[in-house]
Parts: sequence; structure tokens; C-alpha cells
Amino acid sequence: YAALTRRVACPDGVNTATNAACCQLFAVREDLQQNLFHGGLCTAEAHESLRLTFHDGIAISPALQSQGQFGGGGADGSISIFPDIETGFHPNIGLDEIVALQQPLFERHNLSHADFLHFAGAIAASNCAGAPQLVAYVGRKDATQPAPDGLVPEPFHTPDQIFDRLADASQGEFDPILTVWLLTAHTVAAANDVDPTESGLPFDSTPELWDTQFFLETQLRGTAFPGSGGNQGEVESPLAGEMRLQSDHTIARDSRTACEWQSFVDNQPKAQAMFQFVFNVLTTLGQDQNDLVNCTEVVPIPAPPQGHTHFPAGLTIADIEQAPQASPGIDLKRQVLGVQLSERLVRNVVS
Ligand code: HEB
Ligand code: CA
Repeated sequence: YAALTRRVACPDGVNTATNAACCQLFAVREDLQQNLFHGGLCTAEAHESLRLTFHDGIAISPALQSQGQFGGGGADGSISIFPDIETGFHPNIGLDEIVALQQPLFERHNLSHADFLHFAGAIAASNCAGAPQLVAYVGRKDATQPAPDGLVPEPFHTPDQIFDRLADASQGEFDPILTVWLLTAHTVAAANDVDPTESGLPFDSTPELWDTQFFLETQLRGTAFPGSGGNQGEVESPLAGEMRLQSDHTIARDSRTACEWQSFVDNQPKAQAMFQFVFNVLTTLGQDQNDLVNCTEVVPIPAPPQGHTHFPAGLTIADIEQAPQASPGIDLKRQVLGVQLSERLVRNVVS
């Protein structure tokens, strides 16, 4: 169908786009890659930019709203518009840095704060080999007030607390299974502030690769803390230098999610398609889809996956901590649904 698609010439004289509104994103992409992501790398700034999309998007609560309180605007850029307020919230610890680093780039372009923040997240992920191409939109409305505190999950929250919060934010769309899909992001992640004595402690042995090591390594029996012990939200990890969040540990073992968690191991297509789907939902929460122009064509197609899923040196299947069985019937249903939805998403992008 490509031949039938009418393209417009962009004012930059170089690029073409399916919609003129997407033209400005080429320069934003270039600026991000050169001046924030070190020429297109999957390093700390990319990780933090992806994390930022979650902390912006998830801050919306129909439940609060129905009690007559402001419930936050979701993917509305509020964390970057009101940084002094929102980066002071406890779960947003450390995000002040990436918000400050993004600000001068934001000022050089003409996007809404919300579009800039979520576009930066999509470009960030594209720098990680094996990642899916994530959706990009222009047309989001910016926040006019900060989100209230208490809407971003903490690593010391129970699965029930996390499942309830994600379901509230998404009007039921993010159920426990989709929560697992969202946590694929922790394959390119590290913690700087959970352990005050150490920073840059990754959640898997390959924080620069979008692979499924995270889903394998979180199932291994924890044996030690990488730095100081006794930190809120941290449990023992199986590898020196690796951090394990309590929330990742418990969701990997919860009877509602253990099967789904295990199903990601060595399933690279799933780690791509499912996250592609939930990122689309996450980064449009609180926005009207009809206002948005899909500009995913501007997001680079990430490098193919590198390496293959493996037990870290010295560890074997005997080091897996057996989780209770879940109900595979439900998982399978959601899995099929997710693939269909994400294929539709891809088709929309291509056609
Ligand atoms: Fe995440 C990181 C938690 C979800 C993405 N995390 C992180 C951390 C924590 C968390 C604690 C660390 C921080 C520091 O620095 O210290 N998460 C969490 C929780 C949850 C989550 C609790 C719920 C369950 N995430 C999530 C999602 C996403 C994410 C959904 C997507 C988007 N994260 C992330 C990233 C990171 C993180 C990317 C990394 C960052 C860096 O590296 O820096
Ligand atoms: Ca990884």
C-alpha cells in the first residue's frame, strides 16, 4: 500500500512525511540523539527518558476524580511543566535530572511538553538493540496543573496496590497481565536512588539491550544485596552488581502473573509486541485519540536483538525459584489479544 500513500515534502527540504505535522519531529529527533543520547546510545539518559513516560502517563486517577478531587491529566507533560512540584514526590526521586536535561532541547522546538516528553521516550527506546519501534504522536494537550502526589507506584508496594493503581489509571485496561507487559521496560533500567550508597545498579545483566534477561534473572533465587542492605523496596538479587526491586520480585512470583512473567523468557517477539502495545496506551492516557497525529515513521527502527537468553555465568535452572502456578488459560487469551492489537497498531503506522 506504500505506493498509495501521499507524502508531503517537509519545509526542511530533506524529509517527507505522511502528515505535515510530523515534519518538525525530524529536527527534534536529531537534537535528542546528538545532544541528549550521546549519538544514539541506550545509556542512562535514554533509560531515564523512558522511565519519565511512565511517571507522567500513569499520574491520572478516575477514582480520585469521582470523589470530586483533581486526579491528574495522565500523559500531559505535567512532570516537566511543574518539575519543582512533581519531582519532589517520593516515587519520582531522581527524575529531576532528566527533566532538567530535556528542558533546553524542549525550548528549541515547537512541540507541547507532553509530545516532547513521550517522543523522547520513544527515541530513547529505539537506541536499545532489540527494542520495538514505539509509537510517536503530536497533538497532546499540555497540563495546566500538576498531578497530585500518590499516583506513581513504589517498589515497596504490594502487587495488589500496584495492580489497583494501574487499573485505575487506565480505566481497567492495565490488568495484572498488562502490568507484566509494561515491566518489560526494566530490561533497560538501573536504580540510582533505591540504595543510597550505590548508583547505576541494573535490573538485569544487559541494561543496554532490550532482551528478555530481565524476565529470567528476576526468577533466580536472590542471594545478596549489591550494595547496602535494608533499603525500602529492594530485595536480594542473584548477581553481584545487580539490583532487584521488591515489586519486580513479587509480581514475578504472584499467582496472577507468574505464568505471564515466565512466558517472556526467550520470547523476543513478545517482549517487543506487548510493550509496543502498552506504550501506546500509557502515552495517550488522558488524551483524546482524535486529536493525535501518528508520527511513528520518525522513530528509528531499532537495531535487531543481540545475543540470546542465557543463564548468567555459574547459574543454572537449579537456581530458579519455583513460583506458584497461575491460570494459563487467561494468559493465552490476553496474549492472542495483545498480538492482534499490536498488529493493528503496526498496520496503522504503515498504511
Ligand atoms: Fe520502573 C527504574 C519502580 C514500572 C521504566 N523503576 C525504576 C526504579 C524504580 C522503579 C524504583 C529505580 C529508580 C532509581 O533510579 O532508583 N517501575 C517501578 C515500579 C513500577 C515500575 C514500582 C510499577 C510496577 N518502570 C515501570 C514502567 C516503566 C518503567 C511501566 C515503563 C516505561 N523504570 C523504568 C526505567 C527505569 C526504571 C526505564 C530505569 C531508569 C534508569 O536507569 O535510570
Ligand atoms: Ca536487558
